Amino acid sequence: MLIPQGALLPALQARLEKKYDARILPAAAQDQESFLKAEGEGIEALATNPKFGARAPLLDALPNLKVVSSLGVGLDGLDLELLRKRDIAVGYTPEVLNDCVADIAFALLLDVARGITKADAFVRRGDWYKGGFPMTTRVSGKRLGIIGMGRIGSVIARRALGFDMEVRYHNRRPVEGSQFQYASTPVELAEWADFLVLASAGGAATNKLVSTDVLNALGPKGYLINVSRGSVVDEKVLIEYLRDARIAGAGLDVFEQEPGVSAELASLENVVLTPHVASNTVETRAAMMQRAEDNLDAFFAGKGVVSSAL
Ligand code: 8YV
Repeated sequence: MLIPQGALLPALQARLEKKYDARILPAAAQDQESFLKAEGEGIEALATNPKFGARAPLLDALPNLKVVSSLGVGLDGLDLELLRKRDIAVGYTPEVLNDCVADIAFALLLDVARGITKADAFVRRGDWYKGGFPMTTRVSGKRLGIIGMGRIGSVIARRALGFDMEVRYHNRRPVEGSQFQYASTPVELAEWADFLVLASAGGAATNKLVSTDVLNALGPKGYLINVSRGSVVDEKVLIEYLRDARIAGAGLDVFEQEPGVSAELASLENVVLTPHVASNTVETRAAMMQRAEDNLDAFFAGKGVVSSAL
């Protein structure tokens, strides 16, 4: 089994190393090449994560690969077409992270609208002695637009009902039986919404889906929340819109170049930034690790991966 250095959480890596004949792929590109020349043919399984993924050059160096297990739900780092063509099984960890990702979507939404992070700093600085904190924006009862009404989007919608929010969504196609109204384009949804939450998959189909037209439609009173992938937003354009107050604010857990966040974005007052932590709770990470391990165990027991991405 091949494990790229740093791709798994240490606890999972330790468990897999104990159970399987595991090799750690070195991080440096020049070391990888010689490593793969020596070891590539013997590798049957790859344990990876959405960011490191499983793409063509690596897959080409693993001619006998039978199974990939990815620690996460995002598939944008996996070359699914090639994996399918080579009949390689692909396991991932859907469902178990829905709740925590939805929670962070709401945490970002509440923070950017109500100013929690700013209010905390205000209290700590002793500014309260000088006067009250400025008024913020109401969340309850407002309009929430969700781009990507999949497993995570549906849980975000459920959370929103608890805040008496009206929910509409945009998806590649309407979700059959959904209680929520469908918007046929992201622009139509953004025009209607007070808060626009991105919960879609990353990858080519959603690349820079949110740019000038969607942000214009969201407008100076609208907020953008992103818990999907940085690639879904044209970040350069978003920064301009935030800087010029052409949208009200943004809550972002994901970025174009992680872990790099542009200094300009980080200098803006109307954003709340978190370092891709939506699924990062003890409970959810334990469940994700279990599923990633179960996928491998089930595959090698001849039962096929538990959660197949194909
Ligand atoms: C994790 C994620 O940060 O599941 C995903 O697609 O982006 C996150 O849950 C990551 O996968 C951890 O490996």
